Amino acid sequence: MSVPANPTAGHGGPAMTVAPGRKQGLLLVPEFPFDSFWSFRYVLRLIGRKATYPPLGLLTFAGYLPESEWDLELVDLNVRRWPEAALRSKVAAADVVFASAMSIQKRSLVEFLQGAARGTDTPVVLGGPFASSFREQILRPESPSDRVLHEGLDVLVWGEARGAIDQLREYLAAGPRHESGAPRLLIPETVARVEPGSRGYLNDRAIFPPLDDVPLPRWDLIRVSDYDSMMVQTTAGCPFRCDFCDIIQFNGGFSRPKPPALVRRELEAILATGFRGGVFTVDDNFIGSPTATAQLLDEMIEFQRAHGYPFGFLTQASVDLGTPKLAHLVEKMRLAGFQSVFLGIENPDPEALRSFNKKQNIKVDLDATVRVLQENGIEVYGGFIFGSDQDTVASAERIVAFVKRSKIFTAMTGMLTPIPFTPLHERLRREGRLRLAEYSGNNTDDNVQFEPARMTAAQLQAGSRAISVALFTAAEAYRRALDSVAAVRHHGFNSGRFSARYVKAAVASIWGQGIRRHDRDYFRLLRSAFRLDRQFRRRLRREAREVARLLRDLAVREQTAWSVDREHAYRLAGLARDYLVRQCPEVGLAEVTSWFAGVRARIDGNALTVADITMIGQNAMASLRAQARQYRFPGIKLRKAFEAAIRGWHYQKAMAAPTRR
Ligand code: B12
Ligand code: SF4
Repeated sequence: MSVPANPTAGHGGPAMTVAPGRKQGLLLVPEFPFDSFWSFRYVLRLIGRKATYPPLGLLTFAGYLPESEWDLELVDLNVRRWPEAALRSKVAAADVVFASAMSIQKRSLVEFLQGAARGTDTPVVLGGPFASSFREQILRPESPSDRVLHEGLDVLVWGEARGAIDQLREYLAAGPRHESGAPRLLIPETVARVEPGSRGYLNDRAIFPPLDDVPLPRWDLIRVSDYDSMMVQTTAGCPFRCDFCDIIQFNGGFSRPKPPALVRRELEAILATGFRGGVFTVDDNFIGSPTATAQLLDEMIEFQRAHGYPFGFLTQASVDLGTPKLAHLVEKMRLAGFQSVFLGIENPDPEALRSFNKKQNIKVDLDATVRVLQENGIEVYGGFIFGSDQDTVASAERIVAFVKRSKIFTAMTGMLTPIPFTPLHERLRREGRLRLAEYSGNNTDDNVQFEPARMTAAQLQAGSRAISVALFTAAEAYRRALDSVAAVRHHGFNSGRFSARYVKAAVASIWGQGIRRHDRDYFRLLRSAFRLDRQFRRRLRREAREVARLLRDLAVREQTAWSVDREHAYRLAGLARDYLVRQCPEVGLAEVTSWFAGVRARIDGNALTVADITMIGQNAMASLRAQARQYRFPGIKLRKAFEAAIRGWHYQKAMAAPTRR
């Protein structure tokens, strides 16, 4: 599949043109609630976007439908809310609706089935994590909303599209119409047979096949400029066994990497849409297979170098990323332009972690892990869970203290939520501790869904609210934003571009967050970031002058050895290597890597040659100067401060949702 030259085609504008004999498919993305941590709905207008992320799962599924047979139109209700009648005529005109949802989109899906889809005879097929994990509720409904799903949906697809596509094609070939009986479930027999909570099939390679032939997502079905970031999947599955996790349940208990060449093609396809900016590597655990990740990162580095670093990557990884064993991956992530990584830290208390079976987090020093990444220029986002069987009211304070001292700004905190088919859910069910609250999957929603062990439900709810207040009021958010901006040592592997959209967002932020609210904390954040830029710029320029002097001395006195100590020599060699990677794409990555390894060995053996010294010195100087330019007004710290302030505005509002109720 190739990406068409016009990336704006087919974005839910005029109804699709019907060619005779072809099938019409309507791809539906239900709406995310306003008050959700990741929706960024409060600030999207400010940054000139309609939604945060495109529906990668649905676009990937679309890639399995032959273009020679199908006309597809995508309706993303996060981008545009359609009047019911207009949406109904789209549904009625289609042969089938393909919907994709997480549990958090359930309400919107229910509204769609009760509204626009009602009275049409178009069948509705649901895939994505909601269908996988909540299939039982839909097949045997107990609540009114589940009954709507039961009657409104025709097919539920468990897991990845690839496993179900043949059966789905067969079903669609017969020209089905909507029926209000129980939906049919497409699921591998083994998975359907096992006891809920069992994980016996997680390593079954027939159920979780390699990702070698996943089609490219159909980017032509969206208008790329509606979205803030793009997404790419490089692996699926995870080797760990956290008790609350449903991901491994439907994506497998081991890491399945895509071949690097396929990932490269996906990145090229995103680039061809004209998009530049943040790309979310949406893996369940980016480092689930470290050997494969290293190879993949080499490909990503080469891609970035070849195109002048068009993308800034964000991903999700397990906390072992910060251990010395995986330092080489952090180094490669830096060179590939990773800007941030989401870590499932969950809880600083080892006993709580043990109760989640999150053993990997107990083995590492969590504070040190966060620090290692920050020092390598990668901002850490953290996920935190309150409500383990070990937690008491005091645990809420410990979570807050950890977030503050580790300088994590994007802290997604929430209550423990048991998801069906997970060992956690089964244990709580056996112990009679499940409550009948609807699972929304939204961390800003504070319905208590189980009886906690060492607190009352009311205390759990109060503790959760206390965490939000302690971290997300305006003053706290801005203070933590500054801590984070100061802690993350900028690595310089970015495009260095500064778009007009960015300037507009900054102006709107100054007006809306600062001037209109007379918010001193907001201005303190910007002022301090401005000063940090100045300090860094001066420091880097001074260092560049020193290197120039060292080189001059060497030339003038015709010395054959350099008067710098070993640590300093390592630093300069590192700077030189960074410059070659970032600014000299004509020199192959393998060549740079082997030069750097040789130089390090010669530093260790005290055997640097004059050629080495000259090469190191000149490139280190250029590197320092290039870095210093990034701190020129509006410098990188100020830009990061604006970004954090804008994100913080959304968090303040979204995280305060329960207290507004
Ligand atoms: C990346 C990611 C995010 C990103 C981007 C989300 C987005 N807009 O797409 C961010 C960080 C924003 C995010 C946020 C949230 N997320 Co999230 N996220 C993921 C993650 C890690 C990967 C999703 C992904 O894109 N995978 C890659 C694509 C290619 O795979 P896929 O979507 O599964 O699609 C395949 C199949 O499902 C299937 N398929 C998908 N759709 C369809 C449709 C049809 C018709 C068919 C036949 C097949 C089909 O075919 C596809 C190709 O094989 C998943 C974990 C996971 N593996 O699902 C969690 C996950 C989906 N997220 C989850 C949650 C809870 C959330 C939040 C609610 C967290 C929160 N508390 O705020 C928010 C909600 C988002 C919002 N806007 O408010 C849960 C959902 C639980 C559930 N069972 O419903 C998951 C499963 C993780 C978890 N267990 O905690 N998330
Ligand atoms: S590390 Fe993350 S993806 Fe892996 S099992 Fe634990 S929660 Fe699931």
